[in-house]
Amino acid sequence: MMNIKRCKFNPIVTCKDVVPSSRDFEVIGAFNPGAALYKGEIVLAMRVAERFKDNNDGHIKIPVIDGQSAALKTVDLDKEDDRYDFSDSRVIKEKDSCCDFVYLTSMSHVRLARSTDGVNFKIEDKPFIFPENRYESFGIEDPRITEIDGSYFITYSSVSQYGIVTSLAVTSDFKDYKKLGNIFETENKDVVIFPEKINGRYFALNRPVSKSTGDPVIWISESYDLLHWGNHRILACTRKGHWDSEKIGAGIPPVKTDRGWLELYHGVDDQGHYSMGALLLDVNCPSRIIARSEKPLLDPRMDYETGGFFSNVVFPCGAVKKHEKLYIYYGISDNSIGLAAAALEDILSTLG
Ligand code: MAN
Repeated sequence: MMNIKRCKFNPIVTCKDVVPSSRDFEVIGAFNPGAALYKGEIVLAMRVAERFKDNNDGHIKIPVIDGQSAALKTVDLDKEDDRYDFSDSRVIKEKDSCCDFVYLTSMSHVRLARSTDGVNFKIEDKPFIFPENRYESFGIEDPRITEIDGSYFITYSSVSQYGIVTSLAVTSDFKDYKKLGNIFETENKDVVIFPEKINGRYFALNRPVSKSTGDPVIWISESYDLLHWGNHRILACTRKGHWDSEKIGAGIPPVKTDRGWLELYHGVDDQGHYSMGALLLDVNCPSRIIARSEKPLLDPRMDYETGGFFSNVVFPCGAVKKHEKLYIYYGISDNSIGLAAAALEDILSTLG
């Protein structure tokens, strides 16, 4: 068994640490953070999920952004309304609809947190990126950060009535940012960009979802400018009977090692449990898999991981490499943030 150590202060960030973005909101999750090293500090771009505070009179009030004006609107649903299914804590379904959901129960934005020791984070009071357009009206989620030549590219899922797309933003100082548009259209999420060009092209892992047949699996795509992506190919599939049998998606942006690109990804098993494992990809040809975890490197087993808003989830989105050690920041059960650390060599030794 490999030596991956959870931080004894886990969860290192919880809802209680985060100031709501408005007086009417409460924070119900701070999770799935992208991570970067910036000027000697560790910066997390966290997904902060919020909902209206007064939700107790048999009604549920859902925050939604108007795609035209960017104003906050409220959708009010009666919990007795039997057209809807309220049983999933994350989403509201319409019983007669073939769609996965009609609304989310909360709205997410991206918030920054900074730390010098990697464990104690100072969380900004205000959102960094807030939903504002028609693709983002149900919220923006699961940011991942890739540094390329001093620019920090942030991919995130934009959720709306039109589905889930992946958008790109860039910052050079974690103060201001520029949105660069949608780089993968619906439905595609879990997009991580490699930190350098390989044979003259950028690469990204992504996770389209087919409506007709097949499990959600990891694809690899190429680009000359980070904005236009093509040559889409399947990289890795689900494995029946394994810990990653139902769906898989990229986790952290790939890390270059002397044996190849290390990708830590999430896999879902037939119990709906989310665990983390590794893929090792050819350094010159990242569409070629060299090795893959037989067993998860991290699975939900601590009390704080088996409970939570949507239980039994460990969901890595960012990692920072320091002195040949990888500090992995992962979302815990759509609720809080955990840290786990391992020597790169230890992780690689599990991969044959
Ligand atoms: C899934 C979960 C939720 C998320 C929605 C939309 O249901 O990952 O947390 O809000 O998808 O992306």
